[in-house]
Amino acid sequence: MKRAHMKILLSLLCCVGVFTLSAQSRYFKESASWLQKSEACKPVLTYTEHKPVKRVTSIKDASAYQGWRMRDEGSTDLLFNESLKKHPSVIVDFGEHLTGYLDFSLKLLSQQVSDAPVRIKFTFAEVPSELNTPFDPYPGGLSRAWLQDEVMTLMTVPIEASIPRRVSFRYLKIELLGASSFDFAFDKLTFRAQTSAKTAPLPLASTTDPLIRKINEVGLLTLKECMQTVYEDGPKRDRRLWIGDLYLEALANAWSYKNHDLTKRCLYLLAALANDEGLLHATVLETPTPHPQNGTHCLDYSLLYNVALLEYLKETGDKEVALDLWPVVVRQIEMALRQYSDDWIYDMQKKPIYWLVFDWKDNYDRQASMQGLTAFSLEKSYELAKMLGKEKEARDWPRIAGQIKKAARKTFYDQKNGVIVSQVWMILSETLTAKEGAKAMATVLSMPDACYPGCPYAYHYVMEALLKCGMRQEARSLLTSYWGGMVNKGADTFWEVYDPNNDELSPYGFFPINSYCHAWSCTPVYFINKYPEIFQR
Ligand code: RAM
Repeated sequence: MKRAHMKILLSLLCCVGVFTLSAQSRYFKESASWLQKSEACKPVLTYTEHKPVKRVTSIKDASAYQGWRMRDEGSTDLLFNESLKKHPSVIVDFGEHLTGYLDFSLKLLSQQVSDAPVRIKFTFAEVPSELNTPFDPYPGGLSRAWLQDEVMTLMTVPIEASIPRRVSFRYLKIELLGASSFDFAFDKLTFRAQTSAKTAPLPLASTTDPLIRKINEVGLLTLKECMQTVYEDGPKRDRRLWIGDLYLEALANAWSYKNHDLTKRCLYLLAALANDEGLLHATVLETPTPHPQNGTHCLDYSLLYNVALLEYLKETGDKEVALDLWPVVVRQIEMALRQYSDDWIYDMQKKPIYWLVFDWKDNYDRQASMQGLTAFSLEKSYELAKMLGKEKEARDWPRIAGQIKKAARKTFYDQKNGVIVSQVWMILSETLTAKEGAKAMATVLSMPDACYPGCPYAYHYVMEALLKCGMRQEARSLLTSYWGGMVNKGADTFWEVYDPNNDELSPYGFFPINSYCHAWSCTPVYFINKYPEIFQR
């Protein structure tokens, strides 16, 4: 190699090195090796080829989800046999939600030669409304570029092409935007779908109610689509690893695909990319090289990381990973406890002020939830300590958890009426006894104007709380009414946001940018399979 080339190569390598180093946490000296361990269990994706199964048209229907449904128009033959100029706007249905890449080719239909480029717009949609709501002028809060419309200009026909961008969809609208005098049609239109979910999940008992069976199927597909080289939050958007999503995906994975290496990869990746104080970033990205979304910390998510590690250990018995990552657990607890006042109340004003997720509802009380979640995480982290022989390091945690719970009862519990603020987290942390919890849940469920959750993530914890206080029938009804509600509205995969009373709810100011295949919504898989006595008979 010439010297000049060598120099360029070396400086490029240095840049990559510096970038990688700066992304890794300087707090944990093991972070470089954690990153390597994470890369070592990066899953190999499997690919399957799919063709559109039918043609459909959008029908405006006030009774359909978001006002639109698809009408079956039969075979897709005309795309392959007739001039596209005769059918300048066609929608095809691939029959299921897919994530991956579109490949196509165009052919001439006559003896003519192509004398000009053709221009085609492809719009990919997870739900019908994405094809029927104008994207521009774009009113949303997140990048317009997440919306999946791609224009391709093809300089000649015949031609083979692929859309470079990875997409997630079920419906594809094809619009001809520019053509010359010659006639052409598709020769090929196929989709390369990818996932890292491999193992076939176990079948449900034959006694399972058909709606619950369907909910399980939709949950499995949701999870499968989100299982890529990390647990993604949504394969359409944001396509990255978030701690809260990882925790719930790993729970569902343990009861279905059992790809524990993916969980291990994500736990190491998050740990390696903690900030320089050892606090985890709530979200990290894999490309161009693994890096965190700098400055994005959700303290509730950090505490859930500890619980995710405990669950991983219980599921796999893999002490090596748990011991490796133990310092991360300790640090998340230390960082969270810093935010407490002397009388053990989570101080919302204490700097730095953290983003707390919990739910997509604005009027949701995050302070009381944080109080409950901290106690919950302290106790789960102590359980982990015991499994790892680290009780000494964690000896104060049970006492602190007790103090946090005591303070919570004093501040947030209305003993007379038997209700408490953020009761889900008060139940999960055992701030309330099972009996008190059941009373509080029953009271709130019967209050028509109680603040109800805004997304499946929050509903997951409501389900856990109901089960914890023995309210099995209520848990079953919630599963069938909430997740079943999505199924009854036509969901192929579970949505990021679902309010039965508002189909157009969006935390981002524009519902087409919501993710309609979202990790944190897949947990019926976990409930249905973990509790067969409740959900499979
Ligand atoms: C959204 C993501 C993800 C969630 C975070 C807090 O943007 O889609 O699911 O964990 O926010």
